[in-house]
Amino acid sequence: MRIDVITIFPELFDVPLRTSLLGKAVAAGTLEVEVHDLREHGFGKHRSVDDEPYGGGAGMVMRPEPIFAAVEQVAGDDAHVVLLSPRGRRLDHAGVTELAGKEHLVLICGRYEGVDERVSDHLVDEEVSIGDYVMAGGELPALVLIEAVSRYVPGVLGNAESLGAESHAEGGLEYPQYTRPAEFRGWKVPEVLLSGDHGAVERWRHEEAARVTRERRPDLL
Ligand code: JFH
Repeated sequence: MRIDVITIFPELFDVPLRTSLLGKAVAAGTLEVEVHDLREHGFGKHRSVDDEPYGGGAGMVMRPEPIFAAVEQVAGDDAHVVLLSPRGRRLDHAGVTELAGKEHLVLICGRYEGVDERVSDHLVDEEVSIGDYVMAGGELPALVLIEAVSRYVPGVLGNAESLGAESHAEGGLEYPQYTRPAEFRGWKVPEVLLSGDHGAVERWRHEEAARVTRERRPDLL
């Protein structure tokens, strides 16, 4: 998969895209991510990309021309163009796997009070939100999207972290996990997990997953 990111803060992507699983996938070329500085299409000495809102109001709005120019430079007809926005479709597991099926994503990251509506109307295929709270811009939401989506791109996860192990938990919450030591400050790991009885372990995990889901997220059942 190829992902192009349009932003006035390309440096925000440096560390996340060089670290851990994402860093390995980008280094290996399994995931091609290119981050583009929107100011290369900005106006004047200060490469300005924003202006005052028509009709008045506090804050600034991003002008359409730099965003159209940046997207048209990287997007062919095959690209799926996404605007990160608090008004977008809220990202969930189904949305993540749907985006993971795209060959080419272009992610537009706004700042200030958002972007000129003509971007959403005439350039963007869909707006995506990472949740019902307001971030300072689209960059961290874009990183959330990239990290979530990349896990479903073939070849990104190693065997140890393969998604097969997740599939039975899909739709509900996960069962509790433990590692060494078997006893910590008097708190013991459930006996069944030390028993070596794989059938009993599977049944316990299934029941615990159902219990946790019922207690914390009954809306998922
Ligand atoms: C972004 C920002 C909108 C307008 C009343 C509440 C909000 C400030 C670009 C995504 C998610 C974002 C996100 C994505 C892109 C941008 C900041 C937006 C408003 C009116 C103010 C700029 C925020 N899921 N959360 N946040 N901002 N107000």
